[in-house]
Amino acid sequence: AAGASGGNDSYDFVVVANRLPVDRAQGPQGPEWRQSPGGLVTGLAPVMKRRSGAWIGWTGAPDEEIEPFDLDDMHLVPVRLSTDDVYSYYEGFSNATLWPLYHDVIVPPEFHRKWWDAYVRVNTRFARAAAASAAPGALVWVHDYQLQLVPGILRELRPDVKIGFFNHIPFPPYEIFAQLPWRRRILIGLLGADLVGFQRPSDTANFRRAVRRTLGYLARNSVVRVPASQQSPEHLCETGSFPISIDAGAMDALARDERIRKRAEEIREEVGNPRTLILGVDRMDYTKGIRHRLKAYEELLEDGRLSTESTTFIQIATPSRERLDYYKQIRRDVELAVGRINGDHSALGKAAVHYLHQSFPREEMAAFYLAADVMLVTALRDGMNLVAKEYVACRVEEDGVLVLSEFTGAADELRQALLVNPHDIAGLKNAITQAVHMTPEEAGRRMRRLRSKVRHDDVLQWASTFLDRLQMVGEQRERTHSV
Ligand code: GDG
Repeated sequence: AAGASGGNDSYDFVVVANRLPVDRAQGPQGPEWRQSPGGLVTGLAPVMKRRSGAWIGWTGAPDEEIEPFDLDDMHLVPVRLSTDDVYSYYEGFSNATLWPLYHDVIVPPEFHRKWWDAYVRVNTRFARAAAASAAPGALVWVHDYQLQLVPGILRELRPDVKIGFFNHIPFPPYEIFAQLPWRRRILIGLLGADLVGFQRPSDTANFRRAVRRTLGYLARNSVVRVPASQQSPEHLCETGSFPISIDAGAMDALARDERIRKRAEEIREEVGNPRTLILGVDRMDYTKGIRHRLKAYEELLEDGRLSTESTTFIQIATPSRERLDYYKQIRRDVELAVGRINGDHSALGKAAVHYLHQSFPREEMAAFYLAADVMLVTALRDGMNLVAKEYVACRVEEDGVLVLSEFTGAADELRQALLVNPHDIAGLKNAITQAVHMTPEEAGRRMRRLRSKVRHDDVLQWASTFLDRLQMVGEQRERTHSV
């Protein structure tokens, strides 16, 4: 339970993330908070229960002043964002500067000094909230690109806590990162941590190279020696890759649930019982390669290599960041393509593409995964891509084919998928055709190996591996400094 320290409640495990893991819902007694179903909460919930845990984050609505509250063994500390913070820190610097920059500049990042000022201001607010909640020697785990300055600020405020940082999205090659006018400040912010984790070894290597080229700090093996500053003594920052995963057991259980299996059959019937049902599931984002996938599918219909007599394609594209120009643009592009493909190739009652710009409950998602013979994950760049892992976890009959972009973190692990370069439309068309015609024996062989991979490394494993490592490097630092 929480003890008092310096007038604040204090917790020995503190998570800092842009969003709190809750959504507002309508309960029997009026509005209430419900735990959101995200993977991060699932991975951290057991640790939250075992230790006394607090979670610091934004509620998702601007200009709200909400007192900390408790929900399902978690202490939640809302951080307020003003309307301008949402515009400049969240939509601006996080999603129109860092997001495109870190995803290989698929669209051009925008650099605005006002957005940077807001990023500094909001990161400082999060760091202060963490400093006020952490018990002496606590573990503090900071998440993702919106909060890269938090480790550095927090170390100055609270040199006693053990700070971990995990980046959910890629870390770009130096030549791209170097465009960022504030590159030094970002790296110094990250290096405030005792442990900085990435999805893939290549992200970790990019980070270490950026540190060497920008700051001249050397890494021995995986450890960067961070020199003393006016505010802090010298310390070591460990770097490494910790590929995130899903709650594979829960997904598997959903896929064995009779109601969901029945729903999967209904879905197939509702789309006309095709021989092959192809599926795509993504946030509506230009990094996900939805246009490339539609292009390949359209050409396959034109070439007569696929026919709407036997095949249909369901594309779920969940609404995302809808106020940003490039997100409006990708939505327009996708909808234009879907309209054209359906105009040219659908028949009455036989749509070529079923396009759903909606979000669905988890159970319905599982039913879609179960219903689909072929899953297309064609991201142009993706830190991990959990959809690929969820599809595999749902295939309890050990059938179904995953077509997976090489440019996802998941491709490092899911080697038995049909790996594709989504920019190579001819190659993508061949992979889709191969998936559609694959023998059950080959599909089964591949799926069994994919499933054993996903089952073995689930999200609980991921969280405990990261936190054990953080505990260890934090203790090493305590020993060195107490001499
Ligand atoms: C970032 C990184 C990294 C989607 N639509 C619905 C829905 N979803 C769920 C999926 C999946 C999650 O959202 C999306 O995760 P992804 O990993 O595919 O992609 P990002 O949102 O871009 O996530 C990514 C991840 O962080 C974790 O580190 O893997 O690379 O970009 O779980 O199932 N869930 C529900 N309804 C929907 O309509 N319930």
